[in-house]
Amino acid sequence: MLTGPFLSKNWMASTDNFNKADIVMVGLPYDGTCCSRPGARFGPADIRLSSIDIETYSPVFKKDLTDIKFYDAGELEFQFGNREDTLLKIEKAAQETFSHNKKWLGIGGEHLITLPALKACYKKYPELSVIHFDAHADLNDTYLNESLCHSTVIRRTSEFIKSENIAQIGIHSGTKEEYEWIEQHNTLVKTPDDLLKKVKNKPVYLTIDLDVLDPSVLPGTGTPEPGGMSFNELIEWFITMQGLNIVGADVVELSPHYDSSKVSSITAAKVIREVLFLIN
Ligand SMILES: [Mn+2]
Repeated sequence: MLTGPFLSKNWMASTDNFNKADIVMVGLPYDGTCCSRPGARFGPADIRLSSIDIETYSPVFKKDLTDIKFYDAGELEFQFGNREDTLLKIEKAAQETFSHNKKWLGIGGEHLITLPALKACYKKYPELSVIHFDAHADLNDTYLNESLCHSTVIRRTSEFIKSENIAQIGIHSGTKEEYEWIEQHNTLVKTPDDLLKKVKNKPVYLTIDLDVLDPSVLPGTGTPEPGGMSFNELIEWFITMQGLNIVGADVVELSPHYDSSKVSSITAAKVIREVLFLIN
């Protein structure tokens, strides 16, 4: 079993047997480095509630959640305001998950939660590659003098995973310096062929910032960025990624209170359902 403490665990159709599970879902309710519009800490709980509003069956993957074995561990509980403690707890939980040869599925939370999970994943899989869906490049070296925050997460990742093993998809916002970095390191992927060239035959960690979806699709997020993908475009990428060896994943940055219609939360739940089939 994982060492907690954990809060509620009630994602639809999850098994209550950790030992038999292939995938471990962990809620990571942290938004300590959000600058202007906090609230991603409420993401995991709202996604769980919203999961009951969608079907367990995916017409895309022609599978039902009851056909796969995933364990919802609930939410990690963090010491309020303590970033270092938060990152350590996430890394430890991810490490435990990988040590049991299970796949990690983190539910954010802000994007910084990806970094400790990636570190744990990289320890287990040194050949690891990363697929990063986001509106934003997240390649700042520092942001508001912080080197460890949601907007530096992929830059920090590039310090232990070679840039040739990082594939960024959907990026349409960044500073001049970030775009120069992308150009120099060739991390932006535009076609399915380019993606497969980069990551095929390697273990993959998939991180999805939900703001890669256009704000008209998902307004409930901390840093909405017009010009994003449609839901179906994201699913097309998932279809491309079928058959890849995805060993860990996360879905981050739902900030449910910015969308009182709750459509964003339901959309996030549906993305996660498809990710479950993709990584299974
Ligand atoms: Mn983003």
